[in-house]
Amino acid sequence: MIKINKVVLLSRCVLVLFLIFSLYDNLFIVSSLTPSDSNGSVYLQENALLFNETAAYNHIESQLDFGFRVPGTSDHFNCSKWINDQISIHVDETIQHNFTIQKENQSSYSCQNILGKLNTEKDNIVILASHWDSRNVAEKDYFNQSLPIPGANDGASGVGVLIELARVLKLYQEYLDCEVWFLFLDAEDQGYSGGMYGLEGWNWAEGAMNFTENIDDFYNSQQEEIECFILLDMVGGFDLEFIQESRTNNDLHKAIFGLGQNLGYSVAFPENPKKMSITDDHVAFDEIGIPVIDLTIDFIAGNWTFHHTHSDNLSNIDTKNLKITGQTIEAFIKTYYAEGDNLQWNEGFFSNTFIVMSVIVFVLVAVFTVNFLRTKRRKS
Ligand code: 1BN
Ligand code: ZN
Repeated sequence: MIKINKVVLLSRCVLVLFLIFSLYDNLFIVSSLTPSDSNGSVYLQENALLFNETAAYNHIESQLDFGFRVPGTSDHFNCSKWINDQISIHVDETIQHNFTIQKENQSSYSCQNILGKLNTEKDNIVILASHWDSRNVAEKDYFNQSLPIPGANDGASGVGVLIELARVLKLYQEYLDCEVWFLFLDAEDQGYSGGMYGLEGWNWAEGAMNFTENIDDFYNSQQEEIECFILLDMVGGFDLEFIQESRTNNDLHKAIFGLGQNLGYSVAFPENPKKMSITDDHVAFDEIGIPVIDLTIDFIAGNWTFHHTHSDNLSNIDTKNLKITGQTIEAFIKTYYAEGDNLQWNEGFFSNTFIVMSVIVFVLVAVFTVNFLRTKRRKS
């Protein structure tokens, strides 16, 4: 009789403690993400979000002013110099990763990934990335399919958001508990689609593959760790609705989509996003074991229908969606990488709740066993 009571008591204790800790975890995370002022605008702890969508839009315009950013052209070369100059304003160090691509019986193309590093004294690295080249053909257009596209959304939008994010995160540098890489990847958009190559024989995401093949040249893998890779690709069209790409890390997805929703952007970051598999720059980083997310849209059946057409131009960019993307990534960094704050997007295999619960269960079982043995000895 006594034995049964103790077992019941023990399991009830465990259950109550489990509920308390689960609630504590959820309340703690939600409350730290959703403070709002009397006008209802969302603030992240005391830090207002500073991302300026007009600046991001202007960066898109500047890139398009260079012309088509197709590898091998002077417009491409000039734009690479501009990206270098822009990112260098905000970061501690800028590195040019020059590489060449040569396919069978063809001339060699000079390409360049551009890496801006902010807060280099930290050993944990977050990569924010976008491709900066634009496609050499418009295979999905009805006209002039063999001519290059402006790539306002497909290419320039991600770059514009990243340069503005660099400005904003530089202002936050003294509170930043990670190193941020702003990575501008070349040669993403020249692969094969609709019966046409961008450049003959090229694969998608050649720049990302070249970068990951040589990634040890860019950091000290003995001492530093790359915690995640966040790709922005086509983030500036109207009706923005991000998909959940199949390689996306689940914790990273929950953290970023959760923040987007808390900021009021549930259309762009839906509760039940479309699930798709897309070949993009994140694939190369996933292949070397880095948790990735591809923030991109359904460019096959979604509402933004200008993918790989001449209409991927400034008139089909929606500045509001640059803000939605930029603010959400700013919020992600300020939430999970603020100095002195131990919020983690990646709970890993053992969550805090799991560890605390295990210790409690262990202690209770030990007490119960000792008690049980003592009672037994006294009886005998
Ligand atoms: C994604 C965005 N891609 C190019 N720009 C890769 C891709 C395009 C993959 C078409 C499959 C089809
Ligand atoms: Zn593309």
